[in-house]
Amino acid sequence: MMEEIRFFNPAAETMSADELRELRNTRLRNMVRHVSANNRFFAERFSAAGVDVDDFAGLDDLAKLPFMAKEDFRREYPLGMCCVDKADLAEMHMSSGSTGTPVVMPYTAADLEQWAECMARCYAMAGAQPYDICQITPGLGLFNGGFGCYHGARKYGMFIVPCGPGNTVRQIKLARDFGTTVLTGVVSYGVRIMEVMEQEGASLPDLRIGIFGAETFSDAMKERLRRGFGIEVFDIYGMTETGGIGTLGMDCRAHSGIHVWEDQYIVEVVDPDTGRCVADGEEGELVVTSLTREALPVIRFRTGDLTRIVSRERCACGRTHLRIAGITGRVDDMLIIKGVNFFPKQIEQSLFKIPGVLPNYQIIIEEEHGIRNLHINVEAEPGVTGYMIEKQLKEDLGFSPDGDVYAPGTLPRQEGKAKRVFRRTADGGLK
Ligand code: DLL
Repeated sequence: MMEEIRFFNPAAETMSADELRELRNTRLRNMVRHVSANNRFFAERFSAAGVDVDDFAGLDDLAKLPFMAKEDFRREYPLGMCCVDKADLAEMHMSSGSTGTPVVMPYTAADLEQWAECMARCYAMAGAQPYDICQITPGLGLFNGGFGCYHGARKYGMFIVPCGPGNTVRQIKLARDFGTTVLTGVVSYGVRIMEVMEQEGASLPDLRIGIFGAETFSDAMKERLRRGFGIEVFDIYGMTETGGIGTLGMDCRAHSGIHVWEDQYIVEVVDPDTGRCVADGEEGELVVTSLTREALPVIRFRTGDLTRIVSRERCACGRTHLRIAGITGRVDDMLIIKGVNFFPKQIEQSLFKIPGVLPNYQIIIEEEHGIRNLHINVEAEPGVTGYMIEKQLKEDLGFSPDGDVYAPGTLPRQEGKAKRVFRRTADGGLK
């Protein structure tokens, strides 16, 4: 029997802490020189922060570097922060986010290789093998999700079924006809496939591995996907600004945190208000520095995502790269209702404790005479009542939003990332 592959790049993934530190130190020094020599945005930012690039020591000087934020990408649209000649670009991806102003990420051929390497490591980490059949359901277009899965699967040598999202009945038929074993997707699209499978009475007996991300991903949701498909579920992380899906890593089969590819990126967790690093284990905003990208490497990029460092020790899987917790939410996602602070993920976790509640819900913020209230719409099987929702949330969050139960399949669905949080407008609509 062929030996199972567990690492795509064992030397890099299991490197000792000392080796890793030395490599990161050298790469960081080179990166600071690269961006300041090739783009005025970085040169000006460093000089304004008093950073002498020639004197920059590496990891010990990391905190001297100024932060970057999403606004910088928007202000410098389309290629203002690009550090290579346009002639050297090979591809681009873009996210528009909720404000509609695009964030553009250009790639050189080497950047595409780097992305493919990160994704190939994720596939191997999930237990996929080059003979596997990989169905890609995130959009293959400006969104980075589909192409990232594609570049990585090519590098790893799998047979690719490049569906993109939508046409779910055909999606399931293709998965059955071609014997899909690895399914990749945005979390809510995974849920959609599961729902349609149930309606159609279909099953996917060959499917073993589900790789999902891009959205709030509670443990309860992971459990639903695990049970619904009968597969092992992985939480994959990445974003347009760091080079896309999988660039920041994924959980391994020990499922004890997301391994960040530390030879490729430096992550820090900072207090969102002060920008100072918090202790390991404490929650804060993730800040990312690219160590190997060419076209547009981020330097101390404030991701807006909240997480904590789970462990820097070697994992049971053998990888030495540190682990962060699954993303709790975004700094600007926190809701404050009646003096209680919480994240949408906590509502999801609480709702799923009620048997019969289905994974499609809306969190609606209503404001009347300056008082904020919360309303939850959720799909559920017959027998689940609004009172049950109110009671469960009261128990978990300490206050009672109004709850309305909808029949399965009746709340609206989106093709890309699901919108979960809405505001009630003056005319009673949702925004
Ligand atoms: O969502 C990349 C991706 C695609 C990741 C498919 C996983 C699967 P963006 O559209 O730029 O890129 O959005 C990035 O999505 O800052 C997080 O807030 C959120 N996000 C991404 N992965 C996760 C995850 C893609 N596993 C933004 N859990 C990030 C929670 C996630 N949130």
